[in-house]
Amino acid sequence: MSTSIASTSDLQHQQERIFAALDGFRIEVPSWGFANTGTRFGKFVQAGAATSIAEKFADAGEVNRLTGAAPTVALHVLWDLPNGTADVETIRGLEAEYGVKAGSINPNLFQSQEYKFGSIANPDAGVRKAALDHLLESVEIGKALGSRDVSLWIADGSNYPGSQSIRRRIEWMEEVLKATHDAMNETQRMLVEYKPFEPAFYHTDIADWGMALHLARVAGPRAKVLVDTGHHYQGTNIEQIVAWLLHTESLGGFHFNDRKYADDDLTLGSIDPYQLFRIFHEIVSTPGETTDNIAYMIDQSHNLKGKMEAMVQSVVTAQELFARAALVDQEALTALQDECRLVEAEELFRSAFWTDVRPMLRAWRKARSLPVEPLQELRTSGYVERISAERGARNQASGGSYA
Ligand code: PSV
Ligand code: MN
Ligand code: MN
Repeated sequence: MSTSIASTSDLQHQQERIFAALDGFRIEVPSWGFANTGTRFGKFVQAGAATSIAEKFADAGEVNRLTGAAPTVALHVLWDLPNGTADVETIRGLEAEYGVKAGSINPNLFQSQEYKFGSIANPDAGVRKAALDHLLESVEIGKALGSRDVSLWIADGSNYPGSQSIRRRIEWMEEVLKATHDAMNETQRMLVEYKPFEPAFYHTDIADWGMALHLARVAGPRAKVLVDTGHHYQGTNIEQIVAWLLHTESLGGFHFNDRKYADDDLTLGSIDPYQLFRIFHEIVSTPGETTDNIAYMIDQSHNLKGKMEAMVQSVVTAQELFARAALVDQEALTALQDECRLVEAEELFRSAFWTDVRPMLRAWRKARSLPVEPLQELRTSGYVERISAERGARNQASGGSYA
């Protein structure tokens, strides 16, 4: 394989691929990524953290202005619409004001006291009914906002062997998810997220992609699996899971974040950018796959980094790694794979990963009238200083709650 310097026509070809990839790439930001969050040991309050849903929309709007790639914001019902459907009008007003739309609707089945022993898998039929009611309200919120995805993460599980029936809880979950799916309209989807542990430490009711896929299938045709990159055991081959979900047409979307140890919720690609490249490669190498069917979402929280900076870093990193994945010459790779030319195949793959696409990203931003250096633009715009001055006292006083 030639390793010579790319010719002008190669570069032009690369540019075309990258521009096309970036034009079609969108990633959703989480409302909770702008608010004060912490670890179970405490929170470090940031002066500029969002203290209301309006401020979360303002921040999301600013991230979209800077990157041109984040037009929607994921909402968590309990934190962002505490009055349920009664808050829809407020959200509509914020959409109009800040130029970003409500994205996925995330029911919250893990904070209320009644969910101590589970929500949709609770042995108490009354609690399961309360959980279903919340899911149904979330479906209605989605309908009212014209948002496609209701995104479920179920924290249910148990901490001690023998203390719960794993099998009966499966049946209870099937029942509730099916009833939720039945209530959705034709344009809505249900995303089922899995996570192996935390908060439960012995068994988690939806612990891996096999369990999520089964439940999605039982729920109905518009239920798909959501892969949160932080929700796997160390060493899990996540791109292989993605390939299987693509093959079975059951990949609904992602919660992207990075981690070193567990569900660390660090900024994208900060620890292992190659992994995110490999995940994107599975998608771009699937014939006929369009990114419209896959919800790319960020799910991260920053205890130490500035919220705005962290979010811009993550969106830009996602664009860079997606662009790099789009550079892989699929035809050439397939030929090398078929002939089992292992090193050449790997080198072709790695070369795309090691390509510095940043100059082409700058060219793309210029061509699309976006700030050429989003992070730099954030710094010089004075946005963070302004929100810190406006919100500082409130953050100090509240100790930084979600509300
Ligand atoms: C749980 O760890 C999770 O990944 C779920 O997606 C939640 O909705 C989100 O984090 C915020 O707590
Ligand atoms: Mn998640
Ligand atoms: Mn998580």
